[in-house]
Amino acid sequence: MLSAVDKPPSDPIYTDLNRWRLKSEDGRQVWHYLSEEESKRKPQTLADKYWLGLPLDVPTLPTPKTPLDVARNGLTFYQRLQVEDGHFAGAYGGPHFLTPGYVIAMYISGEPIPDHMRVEMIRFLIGCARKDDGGWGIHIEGNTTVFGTALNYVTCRLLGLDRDHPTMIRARAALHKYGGAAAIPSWGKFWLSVLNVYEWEGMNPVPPELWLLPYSLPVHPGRWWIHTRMVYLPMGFIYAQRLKAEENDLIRELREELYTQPYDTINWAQQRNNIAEVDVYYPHTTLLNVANFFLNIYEKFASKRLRQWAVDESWEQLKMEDENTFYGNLASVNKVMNLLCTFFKEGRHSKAFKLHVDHCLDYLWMSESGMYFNGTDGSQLWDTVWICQALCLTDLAKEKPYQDMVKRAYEFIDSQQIRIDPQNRERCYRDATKGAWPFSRRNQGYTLTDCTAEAIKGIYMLHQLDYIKPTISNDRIEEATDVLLRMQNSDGGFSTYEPTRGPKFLEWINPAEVFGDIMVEYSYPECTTAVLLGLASFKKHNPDYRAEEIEDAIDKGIAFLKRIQRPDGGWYGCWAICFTYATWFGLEALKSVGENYANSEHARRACDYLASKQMADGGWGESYKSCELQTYIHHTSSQVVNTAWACLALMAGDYPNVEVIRNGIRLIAKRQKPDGRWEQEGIEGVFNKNAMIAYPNYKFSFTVWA
Ligand code: LAN
Repeated sequence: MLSAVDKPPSDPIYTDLNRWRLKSEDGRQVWHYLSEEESKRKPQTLADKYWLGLPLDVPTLPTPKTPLDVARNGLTFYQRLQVEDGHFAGAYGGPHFLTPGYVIAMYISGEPIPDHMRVEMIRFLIGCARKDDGGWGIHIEGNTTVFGTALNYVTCRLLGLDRDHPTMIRARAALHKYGGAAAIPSWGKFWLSVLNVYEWEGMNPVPPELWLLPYSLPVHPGRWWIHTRMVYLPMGFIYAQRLKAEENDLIRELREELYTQPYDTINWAQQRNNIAEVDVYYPHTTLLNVANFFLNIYEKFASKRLRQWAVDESWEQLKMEDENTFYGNLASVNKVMNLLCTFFKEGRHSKAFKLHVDHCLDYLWMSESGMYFNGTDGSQLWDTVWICQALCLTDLAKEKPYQDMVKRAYEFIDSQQIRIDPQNRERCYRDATKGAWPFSRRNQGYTLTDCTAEAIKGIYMLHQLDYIKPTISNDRIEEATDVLLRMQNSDGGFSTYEPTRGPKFLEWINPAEVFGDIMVEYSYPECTTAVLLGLASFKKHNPDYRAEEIEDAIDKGIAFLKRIQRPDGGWYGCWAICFTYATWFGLEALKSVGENYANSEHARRACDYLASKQMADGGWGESYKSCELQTYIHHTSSQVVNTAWACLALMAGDYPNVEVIRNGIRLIAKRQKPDGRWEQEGIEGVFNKNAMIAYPNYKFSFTVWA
């Protein structure tokens, strides 16, 4: 193993950044490390260089005189980041529990991680260990947790870092300070158990038998939020069989390093509910504790035949998920868990396992600070649709220099509509997807309400441009509209991937400790607004197609949004940070039905709320703590992305005190660099209340739009 890595991150042991290339084909984005020769033959694109943090040889732009000049300069810079298949690529990191899943799964299956990737993951992990105490949080900006520290400690060791490396020494101290790995939350208990450095007995049961229950029961996994369903599926498959890695020297060493007492003396049953205080976001409820009590008894007496049946059913479900996503899978967590199940069931040399290994590359992102596992296989469609809307609404799409970019982006959107339904759709509890747009790329295959709606909106805007040949037919947009109309919840709102299927009380058995609101789909203000605007724009162009139903859906949606507006005027954002984001959506929805500051109490409250959060420098800045605490918390400094959302929101609401908006725009202009770019500031996105995720393209799309 590499001993030279116990040197600082700048050490030449790491790869040559000049040799990395991002290849993107039909939405699939993969970083390649070229040989020196190949590298000479194929120069890096500006997009490669940008994401690798390398110097760009780009001109200083004329000093902007108007806000539109600022937008133009921003676009002139951003334009260069469009990749070969027409989309806008980008990093999608942030959570600290994804790379460990990949590394642990590869280690257990004996599948080597190529050296150029392995050392770059080491660079990344060393670089983001916390400066204060040497641990890792649940995400890159969070304080140290046992979840982050134990998993990333193990990851570094599996990647080849020595136990006496300074980073390991500090991390171990931080880990032990919080009680050692015995106090890791349940998802961590899973990863450590399958690696054989924790005992299965120390984990509350994950019974796959749930899949055998009748669907009519509310606890059936088919009714859960799709991500929770798809994570507990492989977890149950592995747990039920207590599968684990073979013991070896490294595993024995880890057992020594991770705990505050000798491994053999740990009372495992007592660790099931031992979760470090710094980790807990959503504590176990009494109902969950009672359920676990009975499940633990069940584990002792479980019938072998029933268990086998449940394991077989899980495998069937797993395979359908793999095949319906062409082995790309829903997202980062089930990607690597399914890989591991496939290893245990079919072995390292099976075709399916090889496909899994290959598609992990879609998630691996290379950056100046090293390599890490993204939250999804990218945000291709989402980011491309946003910049298209910004281009159209600013009329910059009409200007010659941007036309080629717009054309290519349109072709990309065209190519990424999902044109088929999942196979064995009902058998695997999936809804129809034909006509929908996904978040990343077509072959991932999952409908998203807001991605579909934003795509519809964007496409109609693009169709207004005389140089765009409208290759997306009306029939196809009608299909997308059909998808949306099927997805409204009974409360009038819209959720993410599916309409809500299960009761809210399922949240009482949310076992994950570190996430809030994960058990079922909820109606979200962002998704609801997106769909309403998508439907409204559809109706404008197709006034006769399902007109009444659309109007009805819009009425119900608006009523929902008004109902969930907070008394102080804001909306809580579930998918980005935080109130500035969702309140922008809220005000856009009101605007679409003619409500603004002058004529609507809702719009007035929302505008006054946002205006009251403006900072002294004219900008807005929201801390990720807003999401955790569900109340507005100022960032230490203003942020261009929050500022852009707040300005867009106030403009949508026709806020009369224009000076407030002007000051925000001035701040965005002031932060722009002479070459047109904006620098990266704080993390932008969130999921499940407690996990932050990066949307680095937002600093371009929303600033330009504002
Ligand atoms: C995403 C990314 C995109 C995001 C938007 C489209 C922006 C949003 O408007 C709807 C929700 C959605 C699709 C979303 C849901 C949860 C995701 C998939 C993520 C935040 C990216 C990563 C996250 C996923 C759950 C990470 C894996 C972790 C688990 C808890 C399973």
